[in-house]
Amino acid sequence: MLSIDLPAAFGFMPNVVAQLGTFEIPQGLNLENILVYSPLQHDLISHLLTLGVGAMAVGFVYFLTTKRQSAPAYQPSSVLSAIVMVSAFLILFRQLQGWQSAFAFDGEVWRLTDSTFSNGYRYLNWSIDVPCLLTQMLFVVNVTPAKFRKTRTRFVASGLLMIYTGYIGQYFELTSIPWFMLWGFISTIFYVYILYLVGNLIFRSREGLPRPAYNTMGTIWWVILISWTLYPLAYLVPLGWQFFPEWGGWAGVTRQFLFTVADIFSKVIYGVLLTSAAQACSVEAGYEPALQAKKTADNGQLERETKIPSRF
Ligand code: RET
Repeated sequence: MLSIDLPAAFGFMPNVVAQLGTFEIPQGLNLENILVYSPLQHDLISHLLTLGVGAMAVGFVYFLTTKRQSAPAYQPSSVLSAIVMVSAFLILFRQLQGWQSAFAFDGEVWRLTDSTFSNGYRYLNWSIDVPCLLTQMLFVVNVTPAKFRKTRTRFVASGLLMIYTGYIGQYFELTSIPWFMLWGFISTIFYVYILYLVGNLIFRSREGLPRPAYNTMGTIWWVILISWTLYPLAYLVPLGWQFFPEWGGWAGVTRQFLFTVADIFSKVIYGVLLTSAAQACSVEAGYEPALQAKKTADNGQLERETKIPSRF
């Protein structure tokens, strides 16, 4: 067990420190629980989690309403996005409730009550989302059925291994830096392998896609690369905090900010981009609902450009 001298850690907030004192950190506690938050910091985290919940709800409506604009071969991608939205909505709603019940306001700051806040729910939730997100891409790019099955198996296996090793690691974030880093490192090996698979898939299998879809797949690569990398950064926040304890409640805000931005980009924006690539492929294939949707969008564009209302 690692014992942290809270008076030293909170040197900049003496009144808070006086009440917390020094204590032994129990195994498995997340950093968020040992910090105290100003009303601003506590609100920011509540608002970020609420933003995440809202984004998933909006995404759910979007993926269901646009599903039929893609040819049937691409529709599983929208279904998988909708599944991700439901599961992410539920977990983020749970995180929000957990956040609100774990802390109480004492007139000056928010401090831990007799319950705790855990990021662990997120990791287990990724067991559903990561396999779905990776698999849905396979429905949009050009792959043979054999390559589809082979890549899906690799995606699911390496995705789960990345998540579960990270899940174990985050239990050590306050109590053992060596174990925390070791599990984080093992998880990163699987992460790099996933990026290699995704890069290979995108850059080898986008040949033959219509131009707009080809370009969108390139954007998708960057969205994945950047947004997925925010998760390991969020994992490392407790390490940064041990070096800069003055960070205080802002460390908690930073972590939830990273998670929220990562969630919105890796799930919602990614899904919207894949839908647009699927629609471009459906237009090229002459699929009537896709042609209709494109016509409507083009008319809207024309109308905005000329300011002359068109009749549909
Ligand atoms: C962990 C542990 C530390 C090392 C690495 C990690 C990577 C996590 C990733 C998560 C992606 C999650 C997604 C969820 C969508 O719902 C596990 C934090 C590399 C990349 C995309």
